[in-house]
Amino acid sequence: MKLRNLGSSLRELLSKTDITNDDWLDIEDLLLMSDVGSIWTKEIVTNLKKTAQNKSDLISNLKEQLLIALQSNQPRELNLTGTPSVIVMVGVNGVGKTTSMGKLGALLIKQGKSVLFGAADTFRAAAVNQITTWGERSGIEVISKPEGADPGSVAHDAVSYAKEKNVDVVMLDTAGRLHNKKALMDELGKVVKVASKLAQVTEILLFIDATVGQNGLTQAKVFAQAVPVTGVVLTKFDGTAKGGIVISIQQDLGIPVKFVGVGEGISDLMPFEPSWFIQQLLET
Ligand SMILES: Nc1nc2c(ncn2[C@@H]2O[C@H](COP(=O)(O)OP(=O)(O)OP(=O)(O)O)[C@@H](O)[C@H]2O)c(=O)[nH]1
Ligand SMILES: [Mg+2]
Repeated sequence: MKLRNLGSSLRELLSKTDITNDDWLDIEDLLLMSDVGSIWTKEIVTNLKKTAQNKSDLISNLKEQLLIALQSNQPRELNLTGTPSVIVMVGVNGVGKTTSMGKLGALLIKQGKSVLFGAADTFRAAAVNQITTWGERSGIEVISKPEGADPGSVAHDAVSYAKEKNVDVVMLDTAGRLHNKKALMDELGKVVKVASKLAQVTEILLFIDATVGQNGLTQAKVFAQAVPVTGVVLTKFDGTAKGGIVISIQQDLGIPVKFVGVGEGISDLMPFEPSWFIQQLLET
């Protein structure tokens, strides 16, 4: 079975008039492959089997169940109540933090906010260039320090400058880090602490690559232990039917998905909308 045909395979199986035991196993496999997780997959399949007995529409039933699984009592809108509001980007290497910060900055500018970028990824010199390029696209100023500088001091300078200039939102990029590297996770805690002393850190966004699979849940757990994560951004959801991991993250950790990345362009970041997400999951 091809992963890229996941949604269409599911729809095909669920449209059959006689679903065999083998078909049910395939349905289960497909849900597992989309990273819905074993607990939800079992529950969903049990429910689907009941629905099948009543000869009701299985595809609608699956959509309804996924919608329930994705419910969150936390707001998906960004909390921008600080003066300034500080938003910190966190996540493992290469998930799309810097790119998404560029996109999100552009979105906030469009909404009439003033934005400042803090390049608290001091690990690579290229990270500053990358965020500067994104800043230029939307006219956003960047506070940075030379490679190897303390990320906490960048956070300090950026937030202080934002306060001085009455900027609405400070966005802090951080270096990608593996969640099992304790010293690096502690460093993240420090960046948040420094910023919190000066202003309100209203959002800590955790970036999860849609293609990462079940490891996304492990990443979320460890990052959420290190810093109070307020939202998840699911990146690289373009061209994959995986991404079901956000269901487990929301259910297990109570962290809402706030945005979804669907490409490399400046407008390829959208507020997370559960019914759209499910549609995509089943269309691919
Ligand atoms: N297709 C696609 N590519 C994306 C998306 N978001 C980011 N990328 C690409 O993923 C790659 C890594 O993105 P970065 O923003 O540099 O990732 P990062 O998390 O900042 O990486 P580090 O700072 O090295 O940890 C780049 O080539 C981006 O263009 C997305 O939603 N879809
Ligand atoms: Mg980066």
